[in-house]
Amino acid sequence: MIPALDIDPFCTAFFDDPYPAHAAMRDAGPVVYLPRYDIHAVARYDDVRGMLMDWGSYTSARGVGIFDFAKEKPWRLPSLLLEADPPLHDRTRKLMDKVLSPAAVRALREAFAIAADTLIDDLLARGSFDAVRDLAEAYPLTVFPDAVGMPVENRRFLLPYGNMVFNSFGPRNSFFETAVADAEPVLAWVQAQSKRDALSVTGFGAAIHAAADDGDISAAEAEVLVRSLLTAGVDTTVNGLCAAVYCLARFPAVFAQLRADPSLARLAFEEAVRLESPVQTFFRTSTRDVTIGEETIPEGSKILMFLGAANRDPRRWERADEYDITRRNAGHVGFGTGIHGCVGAVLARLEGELVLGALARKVGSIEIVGEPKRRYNNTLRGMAFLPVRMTAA
Ligand code: PQP
Repeated sequence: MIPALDIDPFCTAFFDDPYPAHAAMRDAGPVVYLPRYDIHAVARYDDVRGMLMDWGSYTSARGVGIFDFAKEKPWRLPSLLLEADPPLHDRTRKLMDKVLSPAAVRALREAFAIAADTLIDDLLARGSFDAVRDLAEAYPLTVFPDAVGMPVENRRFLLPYGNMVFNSFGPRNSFFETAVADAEPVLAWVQAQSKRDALSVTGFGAAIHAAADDGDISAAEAEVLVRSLLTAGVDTTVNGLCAAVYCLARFPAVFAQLRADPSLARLAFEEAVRLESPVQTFFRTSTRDVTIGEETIPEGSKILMFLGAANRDPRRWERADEYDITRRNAGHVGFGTGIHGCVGAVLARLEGELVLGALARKVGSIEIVGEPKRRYNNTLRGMAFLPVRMTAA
């Protein structure tokens, strides 16, 4: 018997405090059934990881959201990366691996470091500010579109667009409906930004379009891949940076540790990604009758993977709920793993390292000075408002 749990993972109460429900799902068994949505779910580390690794049994090509592309027409052109299996996936992934290669990302380091130092200096001069808008959003909205090769106008339009896509992996609830309405005015703009002519001749966007010249992909596919970059590159790192600042503000002793050794910046970011898991969930669809633990689940089942619950599974992590920037957190699934493991992780980690490094070197204290507000999203975990005061070191 697969345990059935009366949990709604797409509602305000869950988003406000998902941890009791995460524990209930992990403790109920390797796989649970959520009748409210007629879906299965895995929340233990080993089972989430196992599912991420087994792309043959758990397809992404029927969508990584709750809707099954085999039963319903996708609301947008499916992603050639996120919503694809081998061999199609591997062809586009190979290209994106090249575009976002460690060498390509390393070349951005200098410019990204200057942007981080400048931002933190400006924020120190202000003293009090909203760490979501003024820090976590401001930084990726500068450096990422620069790296893609986008013009400077309207970059904030990327936020409602990403917010809509990440909401669309969940059910058609009010979060999704609101996000669609908010994004409607920017849809044409995002589409236009994916075109070759809209992008500078250097940058990730141009590199993708250049692959079309080589015949690796078609010109139309290049646009869909640039769309992937524009969708994936901002809201994710915004919530990653937000998670890190929120952790450092809540745990001053840890911030003191980081200040004492700024070379911990990279680990401090990684640990925030483990603990807060900005990308909380993704779905897979079973391609055959599959066995999880002792239980058999039929072909064509939607199965929700709780990355955030896996990253706090006490079966895997000691003091799982603690923000410990010196722990060995390698193996967390905040960036996924397997063939769909985050291709942008090198970029995200660079951004995290440089912003947290600047905080470590320049800032003496970070204090939360008002009521933080959570941002509700069917996939992403983050804040809408985080009022802080920073003092210089
Ligand atoms: C988490 C690709 C990747 C990145 C797309 C797409 C959308 C989102 C993400 C999720 N993503 N990190 O549209 O191809």
